[in-house]
Amino acid sequence: NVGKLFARMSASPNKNCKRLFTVCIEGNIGSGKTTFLNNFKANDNMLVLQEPVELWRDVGGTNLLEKMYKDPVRYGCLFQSYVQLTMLQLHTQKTNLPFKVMERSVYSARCFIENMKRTKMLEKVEIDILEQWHEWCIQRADIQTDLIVYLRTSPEVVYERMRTRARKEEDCVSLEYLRQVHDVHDDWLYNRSLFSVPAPVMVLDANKSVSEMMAEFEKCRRSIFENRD
Ligand code: TTP
Ligand code: MG
Repeated sequence: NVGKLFARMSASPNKNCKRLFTVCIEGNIGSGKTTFLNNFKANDNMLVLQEPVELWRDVGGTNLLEKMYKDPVRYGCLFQSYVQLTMLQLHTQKTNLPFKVMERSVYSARCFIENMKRTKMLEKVEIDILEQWHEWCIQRADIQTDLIVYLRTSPEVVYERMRTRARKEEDCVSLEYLRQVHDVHDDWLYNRSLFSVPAPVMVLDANKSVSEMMAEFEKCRRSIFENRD
């Protein structure tokens, strides 16, 4: 419950010595995470970490995202293992600022592993190893998260956005695939019937237009600040 969490934060005995407050922005491919996150850049007390996808497109000159979409059976496991590493690097990036806002997380990378499991894209041993890595990360690594913002969309809407955005690697991504990725996110953050949820979840209707989303963003920003200070 978001309210309870904020109550705990503001009950901190030393107001000048609060620990970092981390927010992860989650949602399907094309749900608007980068656009939403961009709005936070106006706040100079926030470290904004976005577009981890850029790291996956250039691994020492290799476009691993492209290889994964072209040959998921060969590259799916390698890709997911690199996603996990880069997400860990973002989680553990140090800052003296009081807030950190991230696009995605180690937690949501699990959604894609889950989907590869459901669709039997990878071998069982590959899934086993990715899941063991994931478990280790959430139990042992310093990836504490205070709030998840779930940009909830319909697969049809994100399909249109993805086509309009036309990221070249995503040429082959079907509506069916976006439905699968949506279902895993929804099972995790909305139905809460999948793996554990690490922080309170704020669900926003992200089918709205960019201008309508500004109001949602303002609500989100205000509640983060007001409830912490
Ligand atoms: P997203 O991480 O969803 O980023 P995005 O920029 O598409 O989202 P938004 O429009 O909301 O800003 O996906 C980036 C690409 O990486 C996408 O093609 C899906 C792929 N991907 C995986 O295949 N596995 C993963 O674990 C993750 C996190 C992404
Ligand atoms: Mg993005």
